[in-house]
Amino acid sequence: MFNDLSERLNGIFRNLKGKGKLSESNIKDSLKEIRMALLEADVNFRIVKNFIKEIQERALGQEVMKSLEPGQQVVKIVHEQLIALMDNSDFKLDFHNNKLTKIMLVGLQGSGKTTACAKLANYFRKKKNAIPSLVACDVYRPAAIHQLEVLGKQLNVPVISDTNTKDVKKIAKQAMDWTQKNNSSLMIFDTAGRLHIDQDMMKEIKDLKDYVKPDYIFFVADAMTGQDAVNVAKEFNDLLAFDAVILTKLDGDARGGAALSIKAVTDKPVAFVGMGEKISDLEEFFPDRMASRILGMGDVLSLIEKAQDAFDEEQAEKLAKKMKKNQFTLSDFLEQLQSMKKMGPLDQIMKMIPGVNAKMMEQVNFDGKQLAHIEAIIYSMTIKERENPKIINGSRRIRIAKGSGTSVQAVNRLLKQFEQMKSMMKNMNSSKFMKNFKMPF
Ligand SMILES: Nc1nc2c(ncn2[C@@H]2O[C@H](COP(=O)(O)OP(=O)(O)O)[C@@H](O)[C@H]2O)c(=O)[nH]1
Ligand SMILES: [Mg+2]
Repeated sequence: MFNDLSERLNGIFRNLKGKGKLSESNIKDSLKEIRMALLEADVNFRIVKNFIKEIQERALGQEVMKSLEPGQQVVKIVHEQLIALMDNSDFKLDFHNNKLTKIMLVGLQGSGKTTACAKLANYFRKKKNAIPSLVACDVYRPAAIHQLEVLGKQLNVPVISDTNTKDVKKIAKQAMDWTQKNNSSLMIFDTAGRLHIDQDMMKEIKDLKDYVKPDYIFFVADAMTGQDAVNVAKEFNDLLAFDAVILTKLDGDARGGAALSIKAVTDKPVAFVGMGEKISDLEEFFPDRMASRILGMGDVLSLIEKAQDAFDEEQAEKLAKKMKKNQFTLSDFLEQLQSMKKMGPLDQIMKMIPGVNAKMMEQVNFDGKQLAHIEAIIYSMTIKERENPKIINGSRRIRIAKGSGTSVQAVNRLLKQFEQMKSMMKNMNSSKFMKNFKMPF
């Protein structure tokens, strides 16, 4: 996500930070480069103009010129202005399980509405104990209803649909009648989208809105389509006055234009982002974290949340106790690796770590292969060996190397690193631990 923009900005800042004292022309040159980088990332040109103007005012003022580390100071200003650009602090989704909340999703075809319906149902059930139901109001393509039904089944969430009518209000009525009789605290309405804005479609959605009176309308935008998404958002907003945006496909190589312009153009914030095709790939949107990611400062908070989601709390507690007593074994280690895998592809996780940039990723070549080797080695050990690696002598090492399709060197390396890790864990309570902690791959 936003790799090019991130790299460009980092290059500019590296240059600035290397300079020590900054002259007015240094700053102006850098601002020109930032301007180009943003335009190339497909950010709306009016937004870019304004953004640069604001940074220039601050950067050429006392704030930077007189500071001890002017380069650092410019980065700080850009960071703050990026956060302001994506600000969503005004938006709050008020959900309580004791009353019904209706959400309607709108947007062009292929933007990710139907997927987002399922993602939201899953999200609110997990985070707020919501009892969701899905309503299939995309009546033009039979495949669309089927798609929602498949997702509903996967989640075990009821889907209200009617393949015998093209009248979406009729379906909405059936759904609302159903909700009266059944227990549901969250209704999510999927709607039809066309490839382009189309008067008939807009009228149908407007009528449906007036009929359903949703508590929230989310505009679903495909981040890969950049400024097009922003222009379409504006038209939808003029007609429907939606509440917030769900920006999808941020896991791809979107350039950043949509994420950085949509708020300033429509005055509606991004509330959620889609980070993949899976139902669990929905995240709340935090402008400060996004700004940090763009500036290559990493995204530690999202990383921690992901870890918390993936690690079962009970398991984590058990592990902590074992570590304290120095009883951490290779079996525990294997369990940990598997939890890590649940967090998602390793390269995505790595990107959230501050200081890890695209170059480093390339050098390290995190394709998960190393992880697979480590797993294979541990799987080739007997339970006894995993619990007590000291018994792994030369001949056992040869057997394990053969069994795992690796080499004796690889087995040796893992065992050595594991011992190092264990001895570090002993000092868990000292602050040095965190500084020294390195995963052994
Ligand atoms: N990579 C990625 N793909 C997504 C995301 N959201 C949706 N998709 C995919 O985009 C395509 C269109 O999604 P769909 O929900 O059917 O869009 P709709 O026409 O607006 O209902 C599907 O293939 C989805 O799997 C996302 O956040 N990331
Ligand atoms: Mg759909």
